[in-house]
Amino acid sequence: MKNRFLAGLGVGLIMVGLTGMANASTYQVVSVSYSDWNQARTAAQSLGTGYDLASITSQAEFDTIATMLGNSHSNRDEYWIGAERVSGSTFKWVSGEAWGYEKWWDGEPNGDGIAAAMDWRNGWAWNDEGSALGQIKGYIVEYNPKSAPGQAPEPATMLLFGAGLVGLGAIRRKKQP
Ligand SMILES: [Ca+2]
Ligand SMILES: [Ca+2]
Repeated sequence: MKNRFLAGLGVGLIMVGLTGMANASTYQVVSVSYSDWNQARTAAQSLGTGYDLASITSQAEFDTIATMLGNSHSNRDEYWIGAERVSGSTFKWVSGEAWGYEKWWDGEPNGDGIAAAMDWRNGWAWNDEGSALGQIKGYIVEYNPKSAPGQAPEPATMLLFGAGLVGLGAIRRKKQP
């Protein structure tokens, strides 16, 4: 019974791990010769279902993108992300995810433009930006499989993980006097 439980739990954890990978976003840095945010967004979405400008909702996601961008940049090089101004200092993610995590440079957002970009100042953080500036070097694409129905094998995973939890319950009952 215990071995069967451990095997079931192991399979469950492996499947959860695989699902985590399958559900993980992937990113691309695209260089452009224009500076318009809407044009960049249209280009990102044209890659297919699940593709859009990056919605950066955690420090881990920010770190992943900052690492991809690297540090071989000129001061104020900027890359559009999917942070669209609602009004004033209020922004929303193009993915529709809740706005919570923020990584603005000091003094930003200061009211420029309609969207925000990753902005290099010997480090990366966000800056709201106008769309006609030479600093715009490109944009960050995020492929989010959760936005592409049929890509994520979640139901099968939950079933297997559930079987492991059932095994855990059985062992706990057995140990009771
Ligand atoms: Ca994201
Ligand atoms: Ca700004």
